Amino acid sequence: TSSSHKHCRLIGAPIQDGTGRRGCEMGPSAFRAAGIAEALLGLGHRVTDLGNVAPLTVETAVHPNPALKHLPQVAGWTAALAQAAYDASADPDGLPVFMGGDHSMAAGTLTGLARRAAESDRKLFVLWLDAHSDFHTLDTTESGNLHGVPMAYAIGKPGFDGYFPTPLATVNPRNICMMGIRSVDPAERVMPEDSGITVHDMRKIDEYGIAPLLRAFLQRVHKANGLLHVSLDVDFLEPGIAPGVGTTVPGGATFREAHLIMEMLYETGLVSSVDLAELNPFLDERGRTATLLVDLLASLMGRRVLDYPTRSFA
Ligand code: EXY
Ligand code: MN
Ligand code: MN
Ligand code: MN
Repeated sequence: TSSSHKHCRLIGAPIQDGTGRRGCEMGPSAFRAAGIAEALLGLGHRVTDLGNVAPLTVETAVHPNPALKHLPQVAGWTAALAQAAYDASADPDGLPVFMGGDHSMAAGTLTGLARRAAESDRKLFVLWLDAHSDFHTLDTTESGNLHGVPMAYAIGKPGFDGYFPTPLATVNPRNICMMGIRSVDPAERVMPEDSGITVHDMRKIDEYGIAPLLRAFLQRVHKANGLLHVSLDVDFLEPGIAPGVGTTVPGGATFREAHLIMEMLYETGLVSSVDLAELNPFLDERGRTATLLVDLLASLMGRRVLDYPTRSFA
């Protein structure tokens, strides 16, 4: 095996308390059924399935926002996933793959990875692929669905103290790039840019194309010798190709754009960890969204178009 081969550690994060609908709990099982381990093994990687993380029980104060749903449960998952992400990222030649689970999982994975990066004297960069910015605080969310807050938590925005676990490290917003954004609530608007996050919404992607925008960010990661975490929310994708998600938004990334991102990421060799978030197998059609996510991960890990298996869901 060459140095481009990684030790992939699969970690299930069957959390659904961050969404308004049930089903994400089955996400890790669907990734396994879709052959996630076999796809990585077939590319020459080493694979260890570490099983599923279990939530911790944490004490949380009662929050004045009455809309908040499952706050203590999501706080417990955040604590457990921060520890799991820290533990699973100890091996510099490894690649943890966190199989969600709704996107509130990223509150844990991002802060756990940030702690690891800080201890390793590396900068953590995050590529956030999502229709949403997930930049609400506990005070601003109106839906009360906590998959709408992980980005604000991970950069250390105030308002989480006493409700979520105090993060042992946070992500520098200047090292975050969001792509695919096309659904932002008024209370979340302009705040990501104000914090220093790079936001390439769909408008910008349509004008310039995915490749130059992504290349500029990857050059920054490369120059900084950074670690790169990719957080892929299923709703980043066009609903027609990825129906298995509870928060579809029209105008998403196409099959070709999504694969191009993954292939460019592979070619840089910079990716150090991955979230696969928001897959809802209860809403999927014959496993096609789970299968697409596994194919995208395979592209990220070195599958080339000429080796691509023919699949049809017609
Ligand atoms: N901004 C909306 C809300 O706060 O309810 C939708 C959030 C959806 C979050 C999904 C996971 O990306
Ligand atoms: Mn999201
Ligand atoms: Mn989303
Ligand atoms: Mn909202």
